[in-house]
Amino acid sequence: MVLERLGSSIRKILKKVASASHVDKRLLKEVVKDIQRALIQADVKVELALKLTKALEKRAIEDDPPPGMTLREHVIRIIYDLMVEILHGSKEIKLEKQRIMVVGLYGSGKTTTIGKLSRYFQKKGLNVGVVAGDTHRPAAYEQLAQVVGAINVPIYGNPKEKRAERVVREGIEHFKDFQVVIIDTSGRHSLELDLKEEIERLSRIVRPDETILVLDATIGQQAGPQAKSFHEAVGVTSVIVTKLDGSAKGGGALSAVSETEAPIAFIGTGEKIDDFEKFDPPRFISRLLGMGDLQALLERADEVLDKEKAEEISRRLLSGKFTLREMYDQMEMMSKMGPLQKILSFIPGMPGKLSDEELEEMQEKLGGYRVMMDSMTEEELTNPKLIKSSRLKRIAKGSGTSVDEVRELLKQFNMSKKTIKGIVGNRKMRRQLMRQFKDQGMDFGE
Ligand SMILES: Nc1nc2c(ncn2[C@@H]2O[C@H](COP(=O)(O)OP(=O)(O)O)[C@@H](O)[C@H]2O)c(=O)[nH]1
Ligand SMILES: [Mg+2]
Repeated sequence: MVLERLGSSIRKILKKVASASHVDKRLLKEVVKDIQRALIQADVKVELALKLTKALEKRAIEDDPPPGMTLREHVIRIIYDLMVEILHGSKEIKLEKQRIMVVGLYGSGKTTTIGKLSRYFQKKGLNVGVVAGDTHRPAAYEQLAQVVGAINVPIYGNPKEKRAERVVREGIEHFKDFQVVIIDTSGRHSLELDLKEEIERLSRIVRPDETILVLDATIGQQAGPQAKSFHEAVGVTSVIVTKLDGSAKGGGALSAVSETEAPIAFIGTGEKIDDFEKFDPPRFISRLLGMGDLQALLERADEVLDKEKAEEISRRLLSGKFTLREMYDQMEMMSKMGPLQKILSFIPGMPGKLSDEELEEMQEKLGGYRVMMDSMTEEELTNPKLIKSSRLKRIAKGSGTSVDEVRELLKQFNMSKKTIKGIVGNRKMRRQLMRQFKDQGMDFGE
C-alpha cells in the first residue's frame, strides 16, 4: 500500500488517542510530537510539518468539540483533516477539447503516465493523440509508440528529428481535429538551463490548457525545489505523483505540491497502464489510515470506557459512598444510550430503559446539574447537607439559576441517596446487586 509507513505510524497515534483513558493536554502534546516525528520521517518538509502540527495543537486545545462529539473523536477528526490538508486539495482534469503538456525530470514517469492519461480520456469517450516531443533520448519515440500503441492511440513523431519545437508544431497541426492532444517532453537529471529553455519554448508553441508536472514519489524532499522550479519555468497547472506504490517517503512528493499552486490530479501506483487513479485526498487518507477500522476502534474504546466507568460507579455505590458526584455520574451513564444501559437499569430510581423523551429530559437536567455543581465547592459536593440559605443563594447566583432549581437538585439527591442506602445497607439486597453486576461481566477484583 502507498505510504505504508506514514499510514501505520499515524494509525498508531490515532489508536493511542482512541484508547487513552483521558484525553488531556498532556496527551495532546505527546500526540502532536508523535505526528511531527511521523511526518518528518515520511519526508514531509520540516517547516510544513511544524506548521501543521502547530495548527493541530491549537485547534485540539482551543476548539470545543462540536455537539455530540467527544473530545477523543474531535482530536481524531482534527488529525484526519490535517492529513488531508497536507495533500493540498485535488483537481479534476476536465473532459473537453484541450492540449496537455507533460513535463518532469528524466525517469519521473512522463511517458508511462501519458499512456495512463490517454487511456483515461479514451475510456471517457474522447479521442486522443500524443506527440513525441522528447527528441533528446534516442529511444523515446519507440517507447511512447509502444505505450500508446497498446491502446490504439495515435502518435505523431519523428525519431530522426532533433528539434523538439519542430516535432511539436507539426504534431499539434496533425492532431488539430482531435479532442485531446498530449505532448511528451524531454527530461534531464535536474532542471538544467537547456531543459528549462526548451520547455519554455515548447510551452509558447503549445499554449497548453494544462501543464502537468510528473513527480516521482521516491525522490522525497527533493520534490519541493523541483516542483518550484518547474512551476517558475512553465506555470504548472496540475501534478501527477508517480510510483506511490513503492515509496515509503511519498510524503515528500505529496507535500511538495504546496510549492506550486497546482493540486494533484492523479497518482500512479504501478507500471501498468491501469495503475492509475484520480486523486481524492479524503479517500486517500481514509484508506491510508484505515478509517473503517478506526471507526470500529473508537466505538470499542467508548464501550470499554463506559464499562470501566460503570464498574467504578458500581463499586462506589456498593461502598456506600454517595455524593452529588456519584449521582451525577450515575445519571450521566444512564443518559448515554449504549450497550451498558441495561447494566445500570436496576439502579434505584432509574427507569429500566429510557425513551427518547426521557433521555432528552435527563440530558437537559444533567446540563443544569453540571452548571450548578460547577458553582459548588469541593466540600459542598461531597457533603451537600452543608448547602443551606446563604450557600444556596451563592450557588444559584454563580450558576445563573434560581434557588428553587438548586433545591430541586438537592431534593433529587436526597431521594437517590435514601434508596441507595436502603439497598446497600440491606445484606440480602446488596448480595443480589453484586451478583447482577457480576452477571453483567463486571470485574470487582475480588
Ligand atoms: N512502480 C511504478 N513504476 C512507474 C510508475 N510510473 C512509471 N514507472 C516506471 O518508471 C520508469 C520511468 O518511466 P518513464 O515513463 O520512462 O519516465 P520518463 O523518463 O519521465 O518518461 C519506468 O520503468 C516506468 O515503468 C508508477 O506509478 N509505479
Ligand atoms: Mg519519457
